[in-house]
Amino acid sequence: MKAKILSILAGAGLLVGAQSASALVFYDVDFPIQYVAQGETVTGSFNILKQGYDPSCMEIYWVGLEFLFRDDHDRFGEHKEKITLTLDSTTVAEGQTLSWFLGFSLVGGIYTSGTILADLSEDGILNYSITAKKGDFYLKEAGLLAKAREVECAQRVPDAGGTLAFLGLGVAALMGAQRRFAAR
Ligand SMILES: [Ca+2]
Ligand SMILES: [Ca+2]
Repeated sequence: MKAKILSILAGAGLLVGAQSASALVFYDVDFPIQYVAQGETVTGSFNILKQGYDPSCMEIYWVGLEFLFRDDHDRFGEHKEKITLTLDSTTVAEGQTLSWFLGFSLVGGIYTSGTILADLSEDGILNYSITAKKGDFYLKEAGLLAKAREVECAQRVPDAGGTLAFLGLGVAALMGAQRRFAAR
């Protein structure tokens, strides 16, 4: 199923990003297989840093997300499960009804702009939170596929030359103050 979900994501990615030959591709797939009772929240985290994503020298321009749910086999007429899905700072599905097909439900989307992209791009991590607003189910898989491009690396540390010059000025000022003090 891991291979299947990735091939779905990769296929979608090829359709959207076929024009960019030098895309850097990262993915993270979790298999929580966790029962979520009504009112409960399950959380997890996608992390592409471990695959080599570097937030200071890369930027994400495409994200595909898939959340796979499994039915807990309620009796007929009880299939009214609703979820709320939050990704870092963005609520993407508020009270969305799960539609079951052969006992499974797939929720997800593809993003090429917006806060989800920015939240993943800035630190390589995207936290997800799924709440069972109504009914109960299993969260079976959570998958992310991201495409990045290299950008000019951001300067994170002030350069040594500038720091030394500043330090030198400070010392010179202190020395001048001391001389004036001593001259009195
Ligand atoms: Ca983040
Ligand atoms: Ca249920």
